[in-house]
Amino acid sequence: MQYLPILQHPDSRLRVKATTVESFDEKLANQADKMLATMYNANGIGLAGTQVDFHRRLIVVDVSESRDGPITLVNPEILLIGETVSSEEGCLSIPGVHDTVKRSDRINISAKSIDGSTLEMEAEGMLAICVQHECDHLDGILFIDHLSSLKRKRINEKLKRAPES
Ligand code: K1U
Ligand code: ZN
Repeated sequence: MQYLPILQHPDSRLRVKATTVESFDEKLANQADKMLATMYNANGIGLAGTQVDFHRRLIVVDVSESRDGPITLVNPEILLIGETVSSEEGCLSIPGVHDTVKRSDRINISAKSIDGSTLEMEAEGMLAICVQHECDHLDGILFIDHLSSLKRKRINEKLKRAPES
């Protein structure tokens, strides 16, 4: 399996808003397989199409410890139903940067499976956080956008000085 290159901040393609998937074909299934392989290879718990220069609304997630619980969501929509919690996030498109982000600890997800069937699920904890992070990517939003402008400025300055350190 060939891994997909992951776009790195500040690449402007990370700011593109992904469009709705209309065709549930073999090409889409292959793209999801490649994204899962790329996510596992990078030791990530999620990956959005946007991060691999695929600007359709497709995300993959696996928050299981055993790394055998892949979830593929097409055209995901989320409804925040939980309490706001602060948790540490990282991003495969911003290596070496971690910070605390406030998000809902419980969400309802409406999406399509890779075969186009309807999928409804409730998620909590790390899965809920990760799906929100990935859905942000589909809208061109990075987790650092949720930080104060001062923190973001410091992160961007650090990345300019020594990317990936
Ligand atoms: O979308 C991505 O860039 C993947 C990202 C997902 C994510 C991590 C943490 C919180 C929300 C979403 C990663 O997988 S970063 C690497 C990672 O495995 C990780 C980092 C911090 C906490 C847990 C996992
Ligand atoms: Zn990310």
